Amino acid sequence: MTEQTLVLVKPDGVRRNLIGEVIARIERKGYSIVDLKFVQPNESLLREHYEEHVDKPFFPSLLEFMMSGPMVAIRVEGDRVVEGFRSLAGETNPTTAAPGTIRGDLGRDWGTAAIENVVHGSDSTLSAERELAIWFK
Ligand code: RTP
Ligand code: MG
Repeated sequence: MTEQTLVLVKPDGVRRNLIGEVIARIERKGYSIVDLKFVQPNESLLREHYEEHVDKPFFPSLLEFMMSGPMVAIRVEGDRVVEGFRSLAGETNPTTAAPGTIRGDLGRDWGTAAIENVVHGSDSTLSAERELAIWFK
């Protein structure tokens, strides 16, 4: 079923010139980019985006990391793209993410509280709808 997901190239990905690499992997997989923009998010947008994490111990460092520079927000469309992009991204921690995935190939574990893992991808179709409404108002 055709659906849409939100992909973010996080500040570490933008700083390390990996925007093209992320986009290339999305396109090579056969998904379509239907909207894209640079965003410098403020705290209230990130609190809305990561609402399930605001009370977690790592949230302050996650906030600091996510506000450390511009991000690229991408609306991606395709069959089962929500689950499919999560597969492309790999698991949260770059050290244990499988080789061949974005995080496994490109992410670095700096031992910092907020894992710098290059990309975000919505974790369900419901999250995707909610997050796309936040980032593409
Ligand atoms: P995302 O939401 O960014 O796509 O990542 P995810 O689903 O794989 O992981 P999630 O559990 O939703 O966590 C969101 C982001 O918070 C940072 N994090 N740090 N230090 C820690 O224990 C920790 N846990 C999570 C990561 O940047 C993660 O992607
Ligand atoms: Mg998540």
